[in-house]
Amino acid sequence: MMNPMANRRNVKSPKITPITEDYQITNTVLGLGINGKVVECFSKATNEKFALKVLHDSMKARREVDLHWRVSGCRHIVNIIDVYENTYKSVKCLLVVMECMEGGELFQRIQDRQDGAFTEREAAQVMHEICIAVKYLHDNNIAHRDLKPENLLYTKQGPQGILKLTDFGFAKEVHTNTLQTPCYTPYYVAPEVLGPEKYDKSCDIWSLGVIMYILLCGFPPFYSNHGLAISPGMKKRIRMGQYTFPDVEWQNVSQMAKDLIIGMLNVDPIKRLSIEQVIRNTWIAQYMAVPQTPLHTNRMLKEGEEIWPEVQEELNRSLATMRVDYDQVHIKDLDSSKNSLLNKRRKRSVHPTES
Ligand code: I85
Repeated sequence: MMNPMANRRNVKSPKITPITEDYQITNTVLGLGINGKVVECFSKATNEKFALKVLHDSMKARREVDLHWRVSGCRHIVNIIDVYENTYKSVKCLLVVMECMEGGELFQRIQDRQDGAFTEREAAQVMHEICIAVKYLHDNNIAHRDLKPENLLYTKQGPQGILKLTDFGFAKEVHTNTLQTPCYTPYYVAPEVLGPEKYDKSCDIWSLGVIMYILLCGFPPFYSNHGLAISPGMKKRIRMGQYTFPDVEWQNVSQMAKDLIIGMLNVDPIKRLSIEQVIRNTWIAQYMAVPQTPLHTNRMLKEGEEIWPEVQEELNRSLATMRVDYDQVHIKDLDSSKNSLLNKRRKRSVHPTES
């Protein structure tokens, strides 16, 4: 029998020395995540600035750090420099030192632009960069499940800045290689072990579709009319895939871009495009050939500036709903007669020698 852990990459462990030996921690808050706050800190050795995320130690925090650490080598994912496990005021904490992203959030940067309109080609380039991060994750069997504008940050201001993805607080390991792992006979693998994988990854593609839509026009495809908390109308529109490409903002946008969005915002997670298909799409793969059509994006982002926090809240709520819904999809799958593996198991279980 092969060692089931033989395939697993080494899981790095946090340092247990006090972080204050190596870093000067400041009170400057860079951001507030749901799981912890992010503050500025400085390396005592080099005086270089870093971002420090403070998490209460828990299984959830450990998973976040482990998954982020594994993919931190990607050019378009925020790098982890160091992780410490320290007790602070008798509370066990995980302290994650990351490169400091000084360029701010993606859409803030587009909104702040002074030099003319954001173009379709630039939108394609941004999408290409985000897709590299998502492909890296999906190739490593990780679904991010919280892809949203606030988690897309630039390394620095100006044209040299690199766009990177952060926050692995909802990331999930998806086990695609169960069938290839030689120590299990596929006939005996429970369907729930195989089932959820597809849906978790497709959650990221839906988010990519929403981000691409906003990049091309400056407002989201789904939003409630009043900015009220959870709108039943919006929920229904998301579930039914009811969105439009309003003429004023979309008439000059290429059909290729619209078709790609339609493929990513398919309500059926099984029919939705995979990251492979998205990254191979001509509009993304050959983004340098995309027309430099001026868009309404920066103007619309500026006009909607004061409701942007509400827009973000709504995206958060729909992501939360989707994470829960897709867990139910895989539970429903156990009942589904389309589940061929389960059918085999059912047939086998009526066989006298099997029971
Ligand atoms: N640098 N979601 C929104 C930030 N460097 N930020 C958030 N989860 C995280 C904050 C709340 C993302 O895991 C977050 C996480 C990590 C960071 C992070 C990582 C590295 C930064 C929650 C900045 C920054 C630094 C200097 C200047 C500026 C921003 O946020 C700005 F340009 F905005 F002025």
